[in-house]
Amino acid sequence: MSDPMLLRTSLTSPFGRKVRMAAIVLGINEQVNVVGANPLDENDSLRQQNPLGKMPCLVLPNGAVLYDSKTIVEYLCAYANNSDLFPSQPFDLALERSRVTLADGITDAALMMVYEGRFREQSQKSASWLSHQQGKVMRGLLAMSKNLPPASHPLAASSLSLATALGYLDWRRPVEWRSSYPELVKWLDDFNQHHPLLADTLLEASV
Ligand SMILES: N[C@@H](CCC(=O)N[C@@H](CS)C(=O)NCC(=O)O)C(=O)O
Repeated sequence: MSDPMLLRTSLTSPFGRKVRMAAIVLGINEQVNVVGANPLDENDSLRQQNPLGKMPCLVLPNGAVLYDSKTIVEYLCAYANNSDLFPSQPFDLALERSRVTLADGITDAALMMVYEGRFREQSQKSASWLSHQQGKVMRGLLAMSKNLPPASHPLAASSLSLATALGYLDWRRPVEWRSSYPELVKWLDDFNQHHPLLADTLLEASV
């Protein structure tokens, strides 16, 4: 049995969760060992592994380090010899990558809103910055709701990204999205019902 890959991430990281879900879907969960990371700790080796100090990053047995989450998911698909999550035809592949970028961008903007609350003093908080980020979240959700990826089998890479974004919005609540996007509420219910193991990755984060 080959050495495991090390996934540097906290259990609370949404992008780390996306990669953990991908490893489960691809059937290689046992070969990906999660090793906790703290981007705020200057002594954490995360900053040597990814100079940007962001998680997740994937440390391979040969010492190579991969980031960000998009690159890691694509690498894991190739590693698992799985062609379900990304189409092979170049145009379809580019479209799917764009959908992943859109859904991940919702999570990115939601993170910016959460960080604003976490890292800035009350007097420094910017309502216009928050509203700028909120616009990205809401427009992203609207676009995804009009072009939903599969919620059951076989999943697409953008399904994992959308489940990540919605799970993060539900958990940290930077915006209220459920009343505006009933199609997405239903989509997330279907996803969680069909993939209880993937849904559980969110529960791990909240304990
Ligand atoms: N585009 C990156 C985003 C990664 C990211 O923003 N990770 C957050 C945690 S979920 C982080 O490490 N934040 C700490 C920082 O930005 O310093 C990806 O897809 O992996």
